[in-house]
Amino acid sequence: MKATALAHSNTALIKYLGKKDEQLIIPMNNSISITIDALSTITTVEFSPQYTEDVFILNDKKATGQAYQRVVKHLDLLRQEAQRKLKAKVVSKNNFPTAMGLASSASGFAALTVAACAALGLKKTPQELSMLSRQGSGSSCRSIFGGFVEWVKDDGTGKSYAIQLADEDWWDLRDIVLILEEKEQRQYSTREAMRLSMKTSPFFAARLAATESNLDKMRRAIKKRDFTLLGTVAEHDCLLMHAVALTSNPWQLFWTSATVKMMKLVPQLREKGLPCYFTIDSGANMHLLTLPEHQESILAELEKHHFIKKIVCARLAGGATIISDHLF
Ligand code: 2P0
Repeated sequence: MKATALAHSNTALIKYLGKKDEQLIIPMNNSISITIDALSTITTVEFSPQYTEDVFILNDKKATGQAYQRVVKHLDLLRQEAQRKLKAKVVSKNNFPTAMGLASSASGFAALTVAACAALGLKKTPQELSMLSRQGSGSSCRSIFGGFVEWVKDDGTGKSYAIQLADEDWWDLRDIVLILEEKEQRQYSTREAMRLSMKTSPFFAARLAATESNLDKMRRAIKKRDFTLLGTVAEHDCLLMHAVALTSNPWQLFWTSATVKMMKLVPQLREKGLPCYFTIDSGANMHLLTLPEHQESILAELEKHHFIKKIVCARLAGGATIISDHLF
């Protein structure tokens, strides 16, 4: 009853913002992401009578508190599916320091779901895995699939899961991940920040109303491989999300001065003939989207700016998979 899975993180082009159901993690709007190889998680799960309690070791450290409780809650859900009561040992490693402030819950919960289901002998389709993973952390349901992915809020029968719009070979997009701050600077957890945004910002409804049209544009951009449309819409939706966060009560600003400097630089790069667009999640770091033929020139420009602490070049990745090398 032991299995290991590899899952990649994803970058939202149309953001997930607000929950219709906080317990089941049903989102207020569909979201679209790309699964990227920059940050991945490998997780080994073993269920055994030898364990008297669940143990979760993340990046060589025994997890406690909220991080531990979220994993136990997810294991409980999967145990219930399998009608088993055995406790588990979970060992998980990110290929990228967690302290860098980049979301790791997406790759983390996708890897945990796939590994634990396999260890429990649960035969699940990717769609079913996506529904289970969603209940651990919303955005993780998109990391079950590779390439271009849409998380459907409700398929018409009340089910919410991700679907693949196009695989990782459809279009060689590049995501240059710019580490601008190496430490988490958040006042609230992503979950709490999202709740505050939805409950208190007068702009939440306006952003939601704009989302259907932006989703349509994004699907069209992917289908036609229209980079200008994809980038313009991703940048706009990112700014809508941050406008909602800024106007919530208490207000939330995720950017630092380095983020703002970088935001101002992006249109200048475009003016120099280097097509690139930014998106930012609930943190200070930035994803710079571009095409392979412009990547080197963009990197040469970025090198001139010493406020950028680290650069990680990502390509599109495949979905979450079982691998044979266990972590213990
Ligand atoms: C996204 N984010 O679409 C958005 C954009 C952050 C900004 O999904 O509460 O960690 O576990 O469902 O998945 C991060 O939220 O939240 C996120 P929960 P999650 O990627």
